[in-house]
Amino acid sequence: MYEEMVTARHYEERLQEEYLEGKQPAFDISAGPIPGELHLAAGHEAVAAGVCAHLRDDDVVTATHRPHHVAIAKGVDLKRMTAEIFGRRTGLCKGKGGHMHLFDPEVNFACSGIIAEGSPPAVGAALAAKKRNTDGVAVSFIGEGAIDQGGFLESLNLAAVHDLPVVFVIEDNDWAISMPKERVTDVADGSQRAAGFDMPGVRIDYDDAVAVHEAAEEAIMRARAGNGPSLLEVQVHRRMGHFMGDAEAYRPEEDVERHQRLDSVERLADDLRSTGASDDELEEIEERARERVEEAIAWAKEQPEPDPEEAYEDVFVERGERHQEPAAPAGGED
Ligand SMILES: Cc1ncc(C[n+]2csc(CCOP(=O)(O)OP(=O)(O)O)c2C)c(N)n1
Ligand SMILES: [Mg+2]
Repeated sequence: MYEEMVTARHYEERLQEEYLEGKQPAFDISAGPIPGELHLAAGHEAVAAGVCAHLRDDDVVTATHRPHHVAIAKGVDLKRMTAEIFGRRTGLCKGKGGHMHLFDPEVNFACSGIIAEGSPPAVGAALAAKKRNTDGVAVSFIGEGAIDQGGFLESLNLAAVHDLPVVFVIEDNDWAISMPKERVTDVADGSQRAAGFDMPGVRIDYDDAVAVHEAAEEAIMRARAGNGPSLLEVQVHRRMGHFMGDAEAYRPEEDVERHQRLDSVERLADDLRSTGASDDELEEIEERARERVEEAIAWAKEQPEPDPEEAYEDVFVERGERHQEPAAPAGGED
């Protein structure tokens, strides 16, 4: 878990640097090696590592518009993921999806820029596992800002009614873009929603990877054993802006400081030291993580960009099809 968390943190810090290249002095979102929006998840690592530690490649995960830490913990190919973020042809989606649309069928990972979009597909995957009589499970990650979306609430209901092997995980970072949580919902503890659907709900008030690991184990084993869904909410920390380029004028300085002080990576390092890990061992893990990230970024940057013509490939309607006149109905003018 520590290695995955350190990899995810370093990855976000390196993407932050890469992203800013060419976008200054006036912020130009389309310039530089990473065009478009970029939502970084530094401060969210513990929830991904603690939950995904219990998952197999055949289990399904759907993540949010802030997906990198979850993708890394689920075992998504880091090189192809990075190529996707850099818009390259060898990326997971041939460079057409970008950082919010990473799909890796090898490890059954998907994410979306539409909030709460991942919950219904996760329920579908859980239904498929149940019908096929496997012990596969699905996990749907969503932000606390998405817990009032109809798709999420309907998913909770369907999962409960059909006893499906799915775990819903809320990443509560207190903010939905510039909107503080208390202005969106009167339910401070999102896991209380579980009671309305007669499923277990647990909230972890601090992003302790070990506490997440324990709670997730119970939820995932419950699902795997055929005992139905559950809901887990974990307090995480948004160490950076909502997206790159967010000046965060709406956010009090103390809030930023508090979110940066409560660092789950350092917390886990302290836990590991207190149970006997040496500084050298931790440094070795960190070095390995850094190397992996650098290798993925260097590889991605060498990859070819897609040809503009490729925009017309892998679409539902082939070029030209939509302009064809419908065939005249047989028999008669009307
Ligand atoms: C259905 C839908 N409505 C609005 C948006 C615009 N939007 C993008 S991120 C976001 C806030 C998400 O907050 P949260 O779910 O807490 O996730 P966080 O960004 O904090 O990780 C919104 C409203 C969207 N992407 N999809
Ligand atoms: Mg949020």
